[in-house]
Amino acid sequence: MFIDYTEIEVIAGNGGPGCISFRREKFINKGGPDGGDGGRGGNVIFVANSNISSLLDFRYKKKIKAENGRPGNGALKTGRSGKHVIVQVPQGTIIKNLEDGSIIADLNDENSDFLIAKGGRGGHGNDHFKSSTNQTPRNAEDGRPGKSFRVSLELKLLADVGLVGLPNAGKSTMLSVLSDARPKVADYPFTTLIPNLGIVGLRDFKSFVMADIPGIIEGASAGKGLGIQFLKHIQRTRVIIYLIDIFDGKIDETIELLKTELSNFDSNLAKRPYLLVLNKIDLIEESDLKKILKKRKDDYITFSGVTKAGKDELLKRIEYELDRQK
Ligand SMILES: Nc1nc2c(ncn2[C@@H]2O[C@H](COP(=O)(O)OP(=O)(O)OP(=O)(O)O)[C@@H](O)[C@H]2O)c(=O)[nH]1
Ligand SMILES: [Mg+2]
Repeated sequence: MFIDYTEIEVIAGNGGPGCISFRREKFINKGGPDGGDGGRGGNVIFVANSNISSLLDFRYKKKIKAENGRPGNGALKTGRSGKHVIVQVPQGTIIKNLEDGSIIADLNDENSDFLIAKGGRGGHGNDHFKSSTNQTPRNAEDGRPGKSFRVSLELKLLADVGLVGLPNAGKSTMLSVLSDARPKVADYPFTTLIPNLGIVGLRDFKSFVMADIPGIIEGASAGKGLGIQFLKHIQRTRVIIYLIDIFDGKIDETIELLKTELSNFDSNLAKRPYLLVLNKIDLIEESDLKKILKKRKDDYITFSGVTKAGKDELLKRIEYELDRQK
């Protein structure tokens, strides 16, 4: 489990000021007051959307402001209300007030919405202030300010895509190239000791969560190496990526070994959709790579964590697999 977290400021619209105005009609010298009320300020409303999977959108959206109400007008016309702002957040987002730490909303249900910050009421126009003793009030009210405060957004994430490979295959490097995560990368096996998760952004504000787990070796399911208890972190993933070093020498056997260890842990994992990726292609001659690919009956995506070759293709294929399962 991994928490995606961000802090933003929400600002509801201010109410518009009331209007000071007097009736002007033919043949009537001194008309009474007819200043209308100001419009209401817009609200800030959050809506849960299951098509959004992370808070990535909010990285550059730190302030959310609804429109102010417009001033009132003569002839008792109320000013136009400010437009509400509807903010789409991932389903499962918890919104907390940062001033007192209280939970404002827990948007668990699809399409549930919540009024987070209420717009200010419009001010009364001068018509409101006429009385038996004052037939020509020359005062009107200002609008009330909209509510504004800082909130935190918190989302518990499960991984959508799991990276599986032998130690040193380049899993952590791949995660760091594709996502905002910065896991430790080093030239020795078992660099990764606990799973890392990162959010990978796609086009159209889509994103998914990728899990990088420690390397798996033969017998891992029986406790060798780091064991595979951490596989529980990818038990609920929707796509598995088998990542193989291009210099592995026994590509097919390695895939088999990884699949066997996974299914020993949980037979459902072996049935999960997967992609095969050959990594570190920056280190191999084009002609040698072609020879290796030619020998394979399965479909391989080639990738380099150094030159980022194959990155677009890989993301496209992952997106396709994720969409297919929706
Ligand atoms: N040339 C080259 N080196 C790579 C590439 N990807 C990873 N490496 C190197 O391979 C070594 C292992 O990379 P990691 O990303 O730590 O591998 P890992 O699969 O996470 O390893 P463990 O966590 O130990 O299982 C590091 O020295 C990386 O710099 C690549 O595409 N090209
Ligand atoms: Mg690693």
